[in-house]
Amino acid sequence: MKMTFRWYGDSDPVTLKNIKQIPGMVGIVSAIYDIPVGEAWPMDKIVALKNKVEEHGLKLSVIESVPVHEDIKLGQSTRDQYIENYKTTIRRLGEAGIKVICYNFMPVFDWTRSDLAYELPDGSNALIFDEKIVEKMAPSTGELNLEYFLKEIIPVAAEEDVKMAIHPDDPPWPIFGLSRIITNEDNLERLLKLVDNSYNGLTLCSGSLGVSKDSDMARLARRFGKRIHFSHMRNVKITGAKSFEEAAHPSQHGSLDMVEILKAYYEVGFDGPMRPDHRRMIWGETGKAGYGL
Ligand SMILES: [Mn+2]
Repeated sequence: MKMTFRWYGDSDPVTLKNIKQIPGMVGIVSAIYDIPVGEAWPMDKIVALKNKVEEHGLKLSVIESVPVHEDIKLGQSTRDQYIENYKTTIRRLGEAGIKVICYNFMPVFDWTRSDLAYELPDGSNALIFDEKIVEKMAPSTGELNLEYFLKEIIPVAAEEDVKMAIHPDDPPWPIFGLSRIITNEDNLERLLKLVDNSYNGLTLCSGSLGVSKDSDMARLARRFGKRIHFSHMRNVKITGAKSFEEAAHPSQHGSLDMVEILKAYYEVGFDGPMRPDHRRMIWGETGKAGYGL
């Protein structure tokens, strides 16, 4: 297991210099944040990010995330161009030597209305709720859209030796009426079978799946072993059926047996990157929410 840390780029109050001082830290998890979703990432920006990280004696271990355009998630007819751009980004990251990409397939968080700027006959815009659009985000359709996407991109990822690691939906239950498709052990199993290729893998996040009492994180780590390409370690304190607090990492502070989870990773020989997920802020620190030191 390689210890990594999320860094949000130059605007992150936690600097690469800070991160380098954490004992055992070898890698950085980052992304390029100023490219519109759906566009291919330019090679010069990828190389600049990588060089900056390496100048600090760290490795750019994981890109989290290369976002998936909404048209791909919704299966719109315009998706193919965005998928082509995604493939280009995979190829460029592979060429630059970055071998793990984390992504998710959650429909945008704040879609409480299906169209935020629908044009009315008089030319004005209004929020509308169209169940035909919401249906496109139903689990069955969502899974078909994910399958279409994976069938296109996984062969490219395999060719470039870039491991794709999907992050589970967070939290793992429907939110504001939007369905979720990656929420439990059965979903993960189905996802891996959609394209049964080792490059189609997981970001196993104890903080997302672990808030559901049905998810035994150590069991999931043992079960999916070689298909786990990236690990998020977070402890949570379950306070109700669908309520939780993010807790400090040691087991005694939350509901998860963190030692048992780490043991499971060790047993399956996991040697990929792991990062603490949603750090707390202490001593009056003012970092990015969830990403203090
Ligand atoms: Mn996570």
